Amino acid sequence: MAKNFRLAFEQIKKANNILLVTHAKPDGDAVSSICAMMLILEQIGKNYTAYCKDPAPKQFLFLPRSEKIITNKKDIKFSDFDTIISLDCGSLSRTTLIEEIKTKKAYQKVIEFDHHIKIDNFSEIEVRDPVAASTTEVLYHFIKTVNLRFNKNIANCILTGILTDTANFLYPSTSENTIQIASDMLIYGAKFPQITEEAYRNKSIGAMKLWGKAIENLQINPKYKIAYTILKDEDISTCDCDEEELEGIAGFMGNMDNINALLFLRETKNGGYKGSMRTSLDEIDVSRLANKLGGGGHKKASGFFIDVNIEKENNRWLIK
Ligand SMILES: [Mn+2]
Repeated sequence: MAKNFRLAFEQIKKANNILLVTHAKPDGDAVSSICAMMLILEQIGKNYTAYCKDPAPKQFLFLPRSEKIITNKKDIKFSDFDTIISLDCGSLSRTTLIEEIKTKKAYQKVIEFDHHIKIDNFSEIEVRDPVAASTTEVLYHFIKTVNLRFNKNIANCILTGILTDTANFLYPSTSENTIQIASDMLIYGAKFPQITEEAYRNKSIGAMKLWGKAIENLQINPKYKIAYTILKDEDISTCDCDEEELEGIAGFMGNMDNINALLFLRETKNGGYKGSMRTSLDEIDVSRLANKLGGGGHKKASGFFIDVNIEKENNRWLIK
């Protein structure tokens, strides 16, 4: 790992113009890691542009530099960049720069910082630690290894990534290392109460009612002891809330006792379902099912998309 940190830093120091990218529909760790990297590049005086297909959810706009994220691909000229840094993406497709990266020129190098399980190979320098609780945890070790400096802004980003990707230290991905890093970030001035206030206490009454609907629809498959629930598009569109406010439902329901795993399916506006899976058991790896369905993620938390119709008949959900 230390070797890859140094290789990544060598490439960054050589770079003249850097493109940062994080995954579409960015979560807390995605926004935090791209913001932390912007701050790192400013520290060493590098030109950069930060791109994400979708804007940062409003609860993460308190993060320093989040306002600099560009969401229109037309505003960037890929050939201008000699170095591309992918953060928290998990796979090439999640960068949303598939064609650009596949057809990149010899002078263009991709560096990947990630904590997802490896799916495909698209970078020259891969800084991947699937044991890390967040991509910002990986960045913490990067900063230490290459002797960069922490400051209050970087500390806020690193702590936000950790808190959001572990649901405030709830998920088993939280290691003693994670807590040590979080504590370190507080010493550097990260604002723990502000982060939890901004990132969590932001649900509208519409969102709470929708969460209620998801809980009401819960069923258990007795054979596999998998709890599952479904939200139809009409449930989501008739409740007065942002799609972002759906984040966290799967994690919350995953707290159920006596189940092997939880599956949360929600219909998207254009049809098909987005599936999120959670487990708290060590012997279960939900990413294996997600990978089979073309998705990805971690052993404890993963997701996928399936293009099917699901209807309720006689109190049972059937795939049509
Ligand atoms: Mn992450």
